[in-house]
Amino acid sequence: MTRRSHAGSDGRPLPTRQGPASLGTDRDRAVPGPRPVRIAVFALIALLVTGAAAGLVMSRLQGAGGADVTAIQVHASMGGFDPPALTVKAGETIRVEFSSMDTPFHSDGGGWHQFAIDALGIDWNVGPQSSEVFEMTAPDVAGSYTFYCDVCCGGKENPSMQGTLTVTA
Ligand SMILES: [Cu+2]
Repeated sequence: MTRRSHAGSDGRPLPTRQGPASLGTDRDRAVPGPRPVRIAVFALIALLVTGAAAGLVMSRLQGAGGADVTAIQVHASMGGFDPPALTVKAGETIRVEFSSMDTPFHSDGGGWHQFAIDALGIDWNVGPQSSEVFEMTAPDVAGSYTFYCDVCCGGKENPSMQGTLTVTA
């Protein structure tokens, strides 16, 4: 404000004043106005970068494919169960992420797999190339149970589509 009126009043050295003076007034005016805006923009960028970094770390922690790290991973394919044996403590409740690794183009079962234990009333089914987290509570007594898949490659008679759940005391 004062600069502008000055420039207007003594406008004698026009060539030297106009260039730098107008630049100066621009910068002077920029100080009270845009500075908070600039800080806000900087803060916003910092926040976004921090958020993106945190998101990246979180997704890394979750593992590839977004697998549930708190669940026991059981994969089923035409080749069988991986792993083919599970061990749980009697009375323990476990979470199992059961995944089918096969595509829907399998003529036998269409990529679906099953995890069934008749004696425990367990009958889990997953579609092609998908997974689901199931929960089971082991029986209170130690023992050994066969789990099987009956929706593909010969059904439960196929020895590769079977596994063993061991319940320890
Ligand atoms: Cu199967």
